[in-house]
Amino acid sequence: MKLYSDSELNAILHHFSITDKNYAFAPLTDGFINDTFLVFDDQLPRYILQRVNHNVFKDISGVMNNIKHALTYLEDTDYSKILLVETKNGKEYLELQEETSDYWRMMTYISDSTAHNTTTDSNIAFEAGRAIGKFHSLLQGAAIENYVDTIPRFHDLKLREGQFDQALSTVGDGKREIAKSPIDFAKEILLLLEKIDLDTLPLRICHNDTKLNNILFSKETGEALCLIDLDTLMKGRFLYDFGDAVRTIVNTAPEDEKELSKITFQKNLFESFVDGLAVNKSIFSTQEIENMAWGAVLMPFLHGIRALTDYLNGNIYYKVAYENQNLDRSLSLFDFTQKALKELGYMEEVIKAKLA
Ligand code: GN1
Ligand code: MG
Repeated sequence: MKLYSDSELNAILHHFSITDKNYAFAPLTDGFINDTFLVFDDQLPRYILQRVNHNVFKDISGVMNNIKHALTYLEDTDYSKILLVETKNGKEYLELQEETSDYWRMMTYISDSTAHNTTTDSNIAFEAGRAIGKFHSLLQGAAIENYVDTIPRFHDLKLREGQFDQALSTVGDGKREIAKSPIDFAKEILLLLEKIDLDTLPLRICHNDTKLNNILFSKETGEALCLIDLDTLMKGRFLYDFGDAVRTIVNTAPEDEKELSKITFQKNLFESFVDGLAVNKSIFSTQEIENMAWGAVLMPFLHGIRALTDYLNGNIYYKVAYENQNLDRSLSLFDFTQKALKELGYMEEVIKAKLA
């Protein structure tokens, strides 16, 4: 991540419609794509400032259109509202013309909130399920045609397979040998997952990145407050959001865990998560309930093959903290894929019992 001085960041804030003064900043380093800063006023966190990665999000105005539209629905007594801070020109984002265009946006920070990268607490798993169900129930009424496909085919297995094949066709023998086992695994699972028929499932406005640390919790009550990181909000199938949540809640290890024995499928966390979804169970169709468990296999696999592809390509998409992080992520995500696949029948039963 590029380093910014406080005065550079204050110069950016100057373009937004907030009081002009000197703010302090803390970088948030968990994301793989954007550069994110917490903005402090009198030592209190007040805003989130982000530089949007234009390489990944080619259509920034589409991204901001989707967020702005969805935010009008995402508010209730048990769902905290996030506000976008406009620029002084009344726009949702700032475009700075430097050597290349640089895009920045700001939103309010929800006070006394926190996020968890992983959990062993079944109450957190329940609350996460409740918040995701609530998010979908609030967006039920949203008009799908108003949303732009900002990353076309984001969770499309065929697209990811093509990118993987392309990377394999150009990679050197050294890397191909190092990554032999995840490459073989990917080929095997691709054949299996091809059979899932997503076309019969309803299209919804999905979050498309519902990992646990994209859910805010109240520090005081432990309740889930809302979902954050709405960049990938676009049309999708509910099982994408289901799968991303399961892969990060039911597995108590981080997604780049190197010791595969630490990667777990915790049934108590899975059941609590589905109990949380059940609070809003009226939104789910029969086909969604019948196919949902596959999401918990598909999503870790999709992220795994994307990470593996990026490793083969030389880390051109994700920000990496060290050279082989993408390889480690693929191994860990594939390990969870395998563990989830073993529990497919169990997941189907739990989902049916709690959501049907
Ligand atoms: C990326 O940067 P972050 O963590 O919000 C990625 C997601 C992955 C995630 C972690 C646009 O999101 O799909 O779930 O890394 N976002 C994009 O694997 O590619
Ligand atoms: Mg994201």
